[in-house]
Amino acid sequence: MKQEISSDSTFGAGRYDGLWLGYRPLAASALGDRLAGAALAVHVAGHDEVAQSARDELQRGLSALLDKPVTATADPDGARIVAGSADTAVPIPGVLGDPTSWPEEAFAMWSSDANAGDRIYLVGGSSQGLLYGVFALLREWQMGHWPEMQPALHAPRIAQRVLNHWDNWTPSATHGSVERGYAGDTLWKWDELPEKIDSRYADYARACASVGINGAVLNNVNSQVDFIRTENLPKVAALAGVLRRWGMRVYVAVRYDSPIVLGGLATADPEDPGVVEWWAGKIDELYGHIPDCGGLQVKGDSEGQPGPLCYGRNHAVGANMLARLLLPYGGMVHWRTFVYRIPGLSDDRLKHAYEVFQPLDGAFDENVMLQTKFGPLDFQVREPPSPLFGRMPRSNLGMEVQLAQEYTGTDKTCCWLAPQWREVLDFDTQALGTGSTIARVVDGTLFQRPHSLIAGVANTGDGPQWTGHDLAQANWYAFGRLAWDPGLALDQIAQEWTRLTFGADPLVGRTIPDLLLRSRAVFEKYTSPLGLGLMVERAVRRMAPAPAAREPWHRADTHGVGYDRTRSGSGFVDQYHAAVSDQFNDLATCPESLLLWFHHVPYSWCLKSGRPLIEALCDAYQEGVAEVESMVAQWAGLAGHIDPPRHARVQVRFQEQLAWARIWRDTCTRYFLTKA
Ligand code: GCW
Repeated sequence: MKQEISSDSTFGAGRYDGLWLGYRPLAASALGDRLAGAALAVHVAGHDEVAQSARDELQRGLSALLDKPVTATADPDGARIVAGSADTAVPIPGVLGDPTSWPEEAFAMWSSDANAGDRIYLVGGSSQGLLYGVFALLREWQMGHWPEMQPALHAPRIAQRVLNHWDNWTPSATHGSVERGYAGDTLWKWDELPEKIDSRYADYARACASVGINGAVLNNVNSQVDFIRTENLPKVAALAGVLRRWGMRVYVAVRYDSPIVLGGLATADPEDPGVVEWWAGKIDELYGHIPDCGGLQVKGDSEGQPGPLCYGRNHAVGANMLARLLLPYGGMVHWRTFVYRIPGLSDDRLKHAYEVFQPLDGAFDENVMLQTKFGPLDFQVREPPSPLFGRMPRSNLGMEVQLAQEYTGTDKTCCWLAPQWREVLDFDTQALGTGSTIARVVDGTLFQRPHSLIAGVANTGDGPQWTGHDLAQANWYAFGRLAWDPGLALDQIAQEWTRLTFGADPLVGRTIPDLLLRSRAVFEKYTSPLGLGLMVERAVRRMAPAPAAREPWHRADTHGVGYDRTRSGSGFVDQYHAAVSDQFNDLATCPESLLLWFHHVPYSWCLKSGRPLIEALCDAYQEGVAEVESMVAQWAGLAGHIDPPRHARVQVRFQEQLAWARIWRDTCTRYFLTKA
């Protein structure tokens, strides 16, 4: 029996934004005509719920693009678009090999020539691959492309592509706030679940599936222990049921002392048999509700969260206990490496994660994933990449990035983070010689690891635009696209998002990608140029500059600025492989974008441009503001090309951004000039 999915997936009928899934009618064009001719009927084989989502999406998307209803037929011979998964009757060209041996998430599409009926074929390695193929086909059409006659296989490089929701579970079980969330409260209405399923859950999952995101940790890593109480698991299961139809698995963040708080035990020591038994029971219960649960996430011994160190055990012992219990269910442990200020560590916080975790390389079970922030500090606009990526060859290292703009201007700022993620992914750790990029560590190929993960701290909330700032939707989109293929060109991603979101207006298609592509560099210039690092106030909102309060970080004095992390300083450089550490260690070869992360530099030091440091710093702040001014003007120029409410909303945000940029420039230049 056909499940009614489309009815609960209509993007809120105006209640909230349709993201990049608006499927605007294609303008009159050769491609549109060809599509209209070819798309008399679609056939999508397969009966499971993911195949049904694929069928619904193709029908819904195509009908909208052609602005006329398209029918689905059970007869492949009567269809012009023929789709299915590996076990369907679609004739597969020999070059693709046996589809039953493809990765499950892979897909291929190709077209017959016009004389042979102008058909399009789409085959997935499973229903999930088929679903991704449908979204890819709809995207290609909107980008003005027709599938090639030569089929190619598309498969994701990273297996677990997961959003992390720092969504709080409130004791009253109403829907709660989002930690570092700037887009409203949590999407998950725990007070209504499991009875009432908000239509937004399916739309969320559709949006994720459309860019290949296949998992979500539903709750905050600063976990509330109540989340996994027996009476709450049906709520989690109901949400998992919606996400499952779109190929997404849910993961659950747990507090390490749950056996004490929920189980009434005296300890949460991972080597205590009673503790192991308690977790065994809880995990069994969880999988009873959610048989395909992705696993558990743990923030241990960090920022007030308890962990194995509290009970005298190291992180490997702590993680492996859970991993062994999860193994029979196929579950993973996503164990975070975000730890610092543990007694006995060195003074430089950047060294801490390495000091705790690197000695444990090889000690973690196969189904433990060490989830590591991209940089050694905490999601700054620019950081050197975490040295752990190159130094744990016998562990699964997953990378964590932050879509939520905690340190990158919150919802007041256009800051497209894909360039940052790309830089980190492209960074060469030199672990096994040249070409040992972080992308190859994260996708598991460099060290031949069995599992791979990229995690993004979500920027979603229940506000009407999903992500606060309309343009921040592009961070969600880009995360999925880069997670699928870390090598994808940034301008392609920016153009796709713009076209799918705003349609085919040429001015919009030039302007918005340009704004996105330079936005991160602009934010960096007027907040922390030359690798200054952490400059933002400590307050929850994290908007204002606080150069004086952040002196322990950037170490400005009357002679110079920057944190000496060279061999004669904190020694942080030596956590990298020699080729990298030598480069960072030398003031002459250290990239200028990272200069002050590694060196205490005299204000009179001449940069490559020939300018002394103090001048370059002040110029950067000036230039940053000038660039925001030009962004404001560029956006203003789109009036009449974008729907007026959205244009006005973003205009207001750009004005706010400009006001903040001026505050940053004035505060920081005054501060540095006074110091110097
Ligand atoms: O950057 C810090 C944030 C905390 C966050 C922590 C973490 C969820 O300010 O809000 O806690 O990182 O990543 O665990």
